Amino acid sequence: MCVYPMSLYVHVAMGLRGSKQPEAHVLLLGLDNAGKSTLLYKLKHNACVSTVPTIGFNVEMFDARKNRKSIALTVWDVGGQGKMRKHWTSFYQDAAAVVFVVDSSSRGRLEEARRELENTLRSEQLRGRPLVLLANKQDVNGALTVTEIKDKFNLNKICSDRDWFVQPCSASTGFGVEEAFRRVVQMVK
Ligand code: G3D
Ligand code: MG
Repeated sequence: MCVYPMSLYVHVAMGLRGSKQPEAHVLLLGLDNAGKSTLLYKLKHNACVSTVPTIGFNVEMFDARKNRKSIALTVWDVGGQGKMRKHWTSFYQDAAAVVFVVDSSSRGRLEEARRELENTLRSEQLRGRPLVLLANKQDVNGALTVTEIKDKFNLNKICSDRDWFVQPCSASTGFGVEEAFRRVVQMVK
């Protein structure tokens, strides 16, 4: 198990950058196998890397433009296995936005995903933070549609106090991935 104290996270982030450029931290959450790490590396390297279940976290930095200014996004991909989920809260402080990745092809785990998202959004530290829900694995035949996911997750109700958006995507093919990133950039305050 590799869960590091918060101070190390801060040093990692500062060590990677250390400039005065505005920064925002984005949390990539979701159940194990949802496609979080595949998505992170597709975004970073436009490559489909083979992943292993994330024990601990992966972190990458991205330069983006928002209102003609540059902004540095630090994206934290936190392991989604059951025993890792209790550590998600260690990442909530300073998170400017939550990206919650759902495996749209896994109908059997949808309720588990919904429950974890609801728990996450209940956190005081994440109050009012925007949510981008990624309906991933749209390349799989029979994947749930955005409308089905919105309904099953009751997003209108659980996101009544925050901006939110559901983006269909495939981390494997790249479909919708850049658009998702643009949405996140638009939505961070
Ligand atoms: P996680 O980081 O959320 O735990 P991973 O998930 O990124 O490790 O991905 C888990 C598995 O789902 C991987 O397959 C990965 O290739 C696959 N996957 C991720 N995104 C997509 C997608 O959009 N479409 C499809 N079809 N598969 C996807 P393996 O076989 O390596 O376990
Ligand atoms: Mg992972």
